[in-house]
Amino acid sequence: MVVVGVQAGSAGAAPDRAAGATALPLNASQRATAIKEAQAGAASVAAEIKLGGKEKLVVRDVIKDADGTVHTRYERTYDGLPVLGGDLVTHARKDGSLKGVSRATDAKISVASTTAAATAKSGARKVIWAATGKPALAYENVVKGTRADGTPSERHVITDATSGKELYSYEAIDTGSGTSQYSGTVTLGTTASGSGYNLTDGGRGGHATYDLNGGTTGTGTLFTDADDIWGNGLATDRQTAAADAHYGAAMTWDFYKNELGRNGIAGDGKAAYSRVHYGNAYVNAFWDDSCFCMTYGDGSGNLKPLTSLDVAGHEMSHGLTAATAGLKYSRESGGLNEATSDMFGTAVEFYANNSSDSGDYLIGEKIDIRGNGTPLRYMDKPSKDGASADYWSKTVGRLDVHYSSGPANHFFYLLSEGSGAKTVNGVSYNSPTSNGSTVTGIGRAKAVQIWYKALTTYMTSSTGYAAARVATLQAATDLYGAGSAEYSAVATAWSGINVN
Ligand SMILES: [Ca+2]
Ligand SMILES: [Ca+2]
Ligand SMILES: [Zn+2]
Repeated sequence: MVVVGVQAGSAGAAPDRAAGATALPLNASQRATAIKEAQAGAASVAAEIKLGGKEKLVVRDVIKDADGTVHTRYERTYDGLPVLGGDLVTHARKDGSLKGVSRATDAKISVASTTAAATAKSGARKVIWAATGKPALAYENVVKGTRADGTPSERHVITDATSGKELYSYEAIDTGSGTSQYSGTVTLGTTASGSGYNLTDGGRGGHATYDLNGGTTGTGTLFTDADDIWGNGLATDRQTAAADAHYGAAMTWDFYKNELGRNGIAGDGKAAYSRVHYGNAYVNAFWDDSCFCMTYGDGSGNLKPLTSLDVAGHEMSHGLTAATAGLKYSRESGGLNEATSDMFGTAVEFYANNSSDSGDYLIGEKIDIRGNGTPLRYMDKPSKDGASADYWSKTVGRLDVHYSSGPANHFFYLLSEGSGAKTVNGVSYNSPTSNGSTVTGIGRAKAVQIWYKALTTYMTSSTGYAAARVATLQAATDLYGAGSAEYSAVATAWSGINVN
């Protein structure tokens, strides 16, 4: 646990420094005030960082470190139009002077005209597309539908508003994978109502869990119970999946709060909600940012709900990424988005310290989605899944995001546990490096802090592998110092996956 202002362990430079660069937890009203104040000063910041006259900054988040450093995340507009891929973060010292800027793009935003020549699809919005290529006037069209396996789809298609040509497209609804009901007997946050109880966790922002009962839309029915004892460990009891989902949401909330100093998924103290029993024999789980909600299928034969701890933590961490770096869900940034969810899903599993599902560097080891007992993904050597990359290469961004996440997951494992053979909680790992080097781990807790700080203060929507290396080294410098063992370990771990 990181407690701001309290020096942990023995006296020394490292703990002081870590405490100084640690984000202060802000409650909802402090955060709202900080955002309002930053917005009032946004025009002068825009001038200071030399944006064009047609550009304005819109504050999305403010993070204040204990040492007074303030990281302000902005979206940009151009002539009143949203600039997609124009996000940036300013880093200001305690005295207000500018220390640096992390930008999603270095391109100058300028288009000949904001009057479109091409015809828009109905419902499309006019934007400036700055995420790839030369910034251009564009339309963003959102196509909603359903994929073959029943997963909802929300495809964003960007077309050039002058030529009508497609510039880019991406899928906004993330899908992951799941687990069965294996967290044993757990304590659930519930609310008394009438003569019984419902599954609303008042201690964690009011996170509620609903029964979709085979439906695929809406919120279904809030779970209620007469005696506040939920489920029986078997999938045949409708409450069992609800207990797992509700517990997963609680552990994720607690991990964010106690390990990251974060107040909920979006940092604003507001709860998401969970929906279980989605569709029929649906073998997936997904986070949807538009409802700010988490949904689980019942798995093969409706007997293996995808409600394990690592899956819950993984999916909800997509909400965290969306609220912070906003890593685009495609190519290298998409792989880093997926890897972030694997890292934090794993961290949630370790945090819960539940003997029925002890912490490991495997993803979805409880699901048996493959039917042969093997996990979905391996962080020590991602290629063990038969599809993920172990190391970065120029072509890694062409892989599906669940496989281009491999090198970053591998980086996280190396940074946490080091290279070579090791057994953790009874699970054996053997992590190689691309250059044959030996990496000495700094422990998962520090690896999590470094990744979280990089994600929330230095990464932007366009961050790829090379920029992730820079961002994490910067985070390690802030937290532990430029000459620290932690900084060296970050560098060595990246080199071990061929990001130099
Ligand atoms: Ca486990
Ligand atoms: Ca796991
Ligand atoms: Zn995912």
